[in-house]
Amino acid sequence: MVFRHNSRSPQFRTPFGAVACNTPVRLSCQVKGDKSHEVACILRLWIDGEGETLLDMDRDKEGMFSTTITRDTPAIVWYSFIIRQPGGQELRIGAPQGSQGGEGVVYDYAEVPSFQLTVYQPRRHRPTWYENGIAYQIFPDRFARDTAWRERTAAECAKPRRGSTKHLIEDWSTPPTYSRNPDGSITSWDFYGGSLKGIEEKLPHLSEMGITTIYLNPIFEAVSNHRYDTANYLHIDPMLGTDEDFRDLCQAAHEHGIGIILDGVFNHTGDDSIYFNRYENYPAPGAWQGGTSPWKDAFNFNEDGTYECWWGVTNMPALNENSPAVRELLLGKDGVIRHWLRMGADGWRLDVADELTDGFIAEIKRAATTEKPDALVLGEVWEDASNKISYGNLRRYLLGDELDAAMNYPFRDMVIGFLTGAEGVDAYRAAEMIESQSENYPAEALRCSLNLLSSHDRARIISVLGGMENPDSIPENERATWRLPDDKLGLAKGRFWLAMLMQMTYPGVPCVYYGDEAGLQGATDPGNRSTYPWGHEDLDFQAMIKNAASLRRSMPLLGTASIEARALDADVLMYSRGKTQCECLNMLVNRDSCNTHTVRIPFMGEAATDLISGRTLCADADGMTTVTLYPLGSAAVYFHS
Ligand code: ARE
Repeated sequence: MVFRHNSRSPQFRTPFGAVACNTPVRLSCQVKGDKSHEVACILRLWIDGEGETLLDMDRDKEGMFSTTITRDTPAIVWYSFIIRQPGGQELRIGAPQGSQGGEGVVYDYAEVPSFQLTVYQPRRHRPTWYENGIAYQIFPDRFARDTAWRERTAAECAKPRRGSTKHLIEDWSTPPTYSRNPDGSITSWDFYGGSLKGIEEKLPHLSEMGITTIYLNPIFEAVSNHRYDTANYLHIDPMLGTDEDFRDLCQAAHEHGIGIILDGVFNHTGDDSIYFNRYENYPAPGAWQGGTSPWKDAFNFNEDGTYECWWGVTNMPALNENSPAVRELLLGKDGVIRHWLRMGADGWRLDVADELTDGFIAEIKRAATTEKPDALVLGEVWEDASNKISYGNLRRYLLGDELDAAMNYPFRDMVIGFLTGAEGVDAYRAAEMIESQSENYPAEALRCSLNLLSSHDRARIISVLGGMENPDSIPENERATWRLPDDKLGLAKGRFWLAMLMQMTYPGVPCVYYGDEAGLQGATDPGNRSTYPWGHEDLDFQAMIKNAASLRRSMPLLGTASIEARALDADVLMYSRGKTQCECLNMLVNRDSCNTHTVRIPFMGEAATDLISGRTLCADADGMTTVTLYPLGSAAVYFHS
């Protein structure tokens, strides 16, 4: 007998993908063969916190068993099928191993991988200013100085401080390194003096590239140069500028049609913060002193005097979400989240969203939208954010009342895997990765995903595309000077263009990491945090970004349309955006750097143009069209009426 379910085929599941609450979803399973009429089919549902439900399915004459389910509250619904055969033997139809969707697999045991059905509550408020745009990430100390940078930076470095010290780097082009104490702690934090005014002065540069959102790494007072160890959430780091500089930056950005997202590091503070005050740099007592400190319960201390911290990093003590003082500080009317939105910010990126509880994230979202209904709340999640399990809990990030979307690291993995072949990824696997994201994510969340290629936590994309392997294994102080050999730079450029095209034509918001447009290379921290090479840019990269960005801007459907992907062979990936009769964009990417691939794809609509070469394509007699892709070639075939 033959048993089938394919979660991506309308024959077996309608509608496709994630659905809003109260949408009826029809699930079907086909049983064919001699004794198929003697078989019973049961739909097994499993919902986190609710457990198992078994539903008998009705069979039609063709041997299709179907049933319709409708849910009025959001949940991740896991489902599989139980087939009872005449002799009493049971089989299961579940998802392929390691996947949550696609063509089902028949298993002869009970604990099988389930298919995922995401049922979400459409959000009441959407960050429409951010959707359809292009983002740019800035590591503030390293992007741009202003005229008063030296005075300001030097003054901060000279302040007497117990614990860590700060050190000014005069020469902007010095590659960043760390010097460490024997216990691994940083001897002194290096600062280059990038500032908010510096960013403001460069807004025209961003605007020209088509940027509409800036994502700023932390900007509040802190000891380190990355500032993830916040010392005071209500105070801009004096090295970066003043409150007024922040307001000016937001205002000027808005005048350029650019919104600002801040990094919200709410899981932990620095140990040298006004809240913890481990080194007694602040006169008022912090949690470390205990006693009368208002922050006494803001952190969790153990009996032996140690305290909870982020990933064992002791200079980042973890905040206690349940402490009334912490809740007021972050969520209150004049709390951090609302304060900075009032000052001009447009949204937050939540650092380590995994470590914040679902309830807390929902409260953050509520505080943000109370202040600004269209505020964006984006989470730092590295995996598929629709079915992430952290600390044994299935997270509800994208179900409607928490995140608008997540940083899209799976997108980065897909692009790098496909273009370089890393992790054995080929076009088939890349297509599967795309399909799976498109199936699992609510369309409105995918639309807000921050699609990145480089970040302050990952090696620079140019180095990776040119063949850098294991960036973390490169000695720390060689990470910023690491360069591709000349013969690999050409390959990196060829692949970079493809990566840009993919980034700019994928659903969600493309995000350029500062300096990628200038050709910066480097491994992980501190190699990914070099200064922007003003005056020494490799302009090829900027041209590629601008061209790909203008393709995106000229095609509104790229912001809104759904995506469908498939492999044409192991090296050629194709995905379609907006498959309708009137218009559709088909992206074709050939990752093969040696061979030309000639492929045939269905001709849709009435006319077709390749937007990259400008060529017109014609339909063959059999309704197909032929596309020639040179080594590392691409086509953006636009079908229209
Ligand atoms: C630095 C070094 C590290 C070193 C560490 C401890 O870069 O190599 O291990 O020191 O000595 C900030 C700074 C970092 C700094 C860190 C600690 O930017 O430079 O590290 O503070 O002082 C995981 C987390 C994810 C986190 C990444 C880095 O899940 O939340 O690790 N990212 C955020 C920020 C960081 C920031 C912090 C958190 C802390 O974006 O910049 O670090 O506030 C997999 C896993 C992920 C994992 C990822 C990377 O894919 O799925 O969970 O992310 O790998 O390891």
